[in-house]
Amino acid sequence: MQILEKIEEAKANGRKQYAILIDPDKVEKEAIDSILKEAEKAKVDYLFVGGSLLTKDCFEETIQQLKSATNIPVVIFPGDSFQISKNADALLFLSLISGRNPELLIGKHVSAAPFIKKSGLEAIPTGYMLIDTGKTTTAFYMSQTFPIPSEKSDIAACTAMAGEMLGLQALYMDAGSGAKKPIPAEMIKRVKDAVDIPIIIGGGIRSAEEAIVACNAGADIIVTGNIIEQNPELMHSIADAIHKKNR
Ligand code: 1GP
Repeated sequence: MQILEKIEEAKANGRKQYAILIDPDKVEKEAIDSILKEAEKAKVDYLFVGGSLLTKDCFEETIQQLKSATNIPVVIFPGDSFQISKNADALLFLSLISGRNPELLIGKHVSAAPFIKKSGLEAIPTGYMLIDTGKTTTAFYMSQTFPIPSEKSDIAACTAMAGEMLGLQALYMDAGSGAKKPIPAEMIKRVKDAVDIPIIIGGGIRSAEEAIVACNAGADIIVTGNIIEQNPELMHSIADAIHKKNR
C-alpha cells in the first residue's frame, strides 16, 4: 500500500497517527539505533527525515541506516531539493503555500521533478503552512517567507482551502522545529472544518497532552522532532496517547 493510501485509510477510520522527525544533521549516527528501538516499541507510524538546513553530508547514509534497521516507513520531509533518495518509501512534495516565495511554491519542484520521477519515489503533494507561534525558527528564516500568525485562523483556513482546491493531497501545518508553543487548537479546528484532506501537525509539541490537544482539534498525524532527539523515552507516552484515541 502506498503511504498516502495508508494516511487516508487511517483518517477515514478515525485513526490518529504519529511520526517522529529525524534531522540527519542533529542526530548522531550512533543515537539512531536507540531511537529506532524505542520507535518500534512505541509503534511509531512514520519516520520523517529531513531538515531546513543540512550542513553534514549524511542524508543518504541516514536513509539507508533507517531502512536497513526498521520496517517503519521512511518519508522524506525535504528542506531542499537535494533531499531525495530512492531508498525512502515516499517524499512529501511540499509547496510552501503560506508564503509567497516562488521558489518554494513551484521553483525547486521543477528542478527536483525529473530526479523524483527517476527515483520511483511516491511523491505526496503536500501544502506546507508555516505558523508563527512566537519564535523565528530555522524554517521561517530559511524560507524567507512570513509565517501565518497563530491567531489568524481565517488566513490559515483560506490557505488550506486554496491548497485543497489546487489538488494538494495533504496539509502540513508546522510551527517550525523548536517552536516556543505548538499550533493553537483553534487554528487546527478551523482548518479541519475547512478541508477534507489529511492534516499533519508539528512544531513545538513536547508532551502527550499537547499531542492530544492537536488530535482533538483535528490533526490526523502528529510530528515530534526535537523532544525525541533529547529524550527518546518520551515517544512512548506521546505515541500511547495518540494511539489511545484509536480505541
Ligand atoms: C518541525 O514539525 C517538526 O518541522 C517538528 O518540530 O522539532 O519542534 O518537534 P519539533
